[in-house]
Formats: sequence, structure tokens, C-alpha cells
Amino acid sequence: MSQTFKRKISKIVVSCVKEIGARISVIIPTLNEANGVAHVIREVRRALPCSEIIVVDGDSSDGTPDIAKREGAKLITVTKRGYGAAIKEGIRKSSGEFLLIVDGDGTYDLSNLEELVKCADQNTVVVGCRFHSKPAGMGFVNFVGNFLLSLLFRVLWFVPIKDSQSGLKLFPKKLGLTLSQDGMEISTEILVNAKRNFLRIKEVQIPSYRKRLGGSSKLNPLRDGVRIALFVLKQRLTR
Ligand SMILES: Nc1nc2c(ncn2[C@@H]2O[C@H](COP(=O)(O)OP(=O)(O)OP(=O)(O)O)[C@@H](O)[C@H]2O)c(=O)[nH]1
Ligand SMILES: [Mg+2]
Repeated sequence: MSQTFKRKISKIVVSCVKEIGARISVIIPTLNEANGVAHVIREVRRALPCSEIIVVDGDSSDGTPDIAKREGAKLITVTKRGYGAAIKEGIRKSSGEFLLIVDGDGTYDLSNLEELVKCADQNTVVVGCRFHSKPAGMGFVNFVGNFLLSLLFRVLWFVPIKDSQSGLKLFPKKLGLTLSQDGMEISTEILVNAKRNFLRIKEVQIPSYRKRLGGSSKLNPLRDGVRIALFVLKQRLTR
């Protein structure tokens, strides 16, 4: 391939990403993520300067809301606890045609976000897969839990997915409006509803999954893992 041709292609890709970026609402749920939230907002803005960036804060006490506002994000406060409750509120208040969800703890490396964005369309859920390299931010228990939950999802829903629990997902708003779970199950519900609505599920590798920039995890591996497994089973057995 000639250099001129390569340059032309990359120009087309850049303008395509820019065009889709303007139609994306990025939803960042936060609960005491003062150390990570500014970093995440900046990384998103660098990759998608025209996107709408929404921080959905669960009434943090560590200054997260002030930081989010200072960084120019749209701030929504939700008093109802739960990762899913925050995501749903963000979706309700979003104006984009597509939704990108990402944690506010700085764990997801967003330096190749355009690779995800390139795949966005009304019939696809794009999942940022964390297993390109050793996921430094994922402890052993979470690694095993994720492996088992992804295996369960693969077997029951016939989707060759490696990282069903990834918190980096891009999907059309029409799918977002079908979500109902208040807890961590919402991450799996996105995939279940995608299958039910005949959407494709596509995984894109992210360069790395880092350690949290601070704060503490809100995931309880045992409690949330069991809830997610039961959710997958129940969804498969009903309807
Ligand atoms: N608004 C709001 N945000 C939440 C709530 N629970 C979790 N979050 C945020 O949702 C994101 C995901 O939660 P994490 O604690 O990072 O869960 P996780 O990524 O599964 O676990 P780690 O691998 O330890 O990071 C983070 O940005 C949290 O701050 C909640 O009840 N309300
Ligand atoms: Mg996290």
C-alpha cells in the first residue's frame, strides 16, 4: 500500500471517528473517585473532543463532583445507590445517539478509543476487552470470577466473548433505554438485551487495564459474582 493511500485512509478514519464522536454521550459513574475522575475525563476528551461527557455521581464525599465540574463534564447526582442505577440515570439524561460507559477510577486505558468508536453502529455493542496484556488492575479473584462469568455467558448465549464484565462498552441509546438493573448486573444485561434484540457483540482489545488511581473498589466479588451468575441463568430460563 502506498504512503499516500495510507494517509488518505487514516484521514477518512479520523473524520469518521470525529463524526461519530459528536453523537456519543460518555457516561462515567463515580462514587468517591476524586483521584481518577479528572484523568478519565481528560482521556475521553482527548479521544472524543466533541462527545457529551456526563459524570453520574453517587453523592461522593471526597470532592469528586467539584472535580468533574471543574473539568467541564455535565454533572448529575444520584442518591440511589448502585452502579446500574447511576448508568441508567446517565442514559436518561443523555442526548447522544450512542452511549459509551467507562469507570471513573482510571483503570481503562482509553488511548485507542477510536478503535471502539470505529465499530459503532445501531446494531452493535462494542466491548473493550481487557486481556490484550496482563490486566494489572484486576486481582486474582476478579480474574477468576470474570473468567467464570464470561464462560457462563458464552455457553448460555452462544457469544464468543472473553470479557463480559468489562466496564467499557459502547452501544446505541435504543439499547440503553431497555436496561433495568440497579447493580453490577447491568453490565451483563447490556449483552443479554443485545442478544435478545439481535444486535452484534464485538470485542475490541484495549491496550491495558491499569490499577485504580486511588479510592476503593465498590465491587464485592462474591456477592456481585453470585448475583450476576443468577441473573444470566434467570434471563436464559425466562422468555
Ligand atoms: N454513582 C455511583 N457510581 C458507582 C456506584 N458503585 C460504583 N460506582 C462507580 O462505578 C465504577 C465501577 O465501580 P468499581 O468499584 O470500579 O467496580 P469494578 O470496576 O468492577 O471494580 P475494580 O476492578 O475494583 O475497579 C466506578 O467509577 C465507581 O466509582 C454507585 O453506587 N453509584
Ligand atoms: Mg473499576
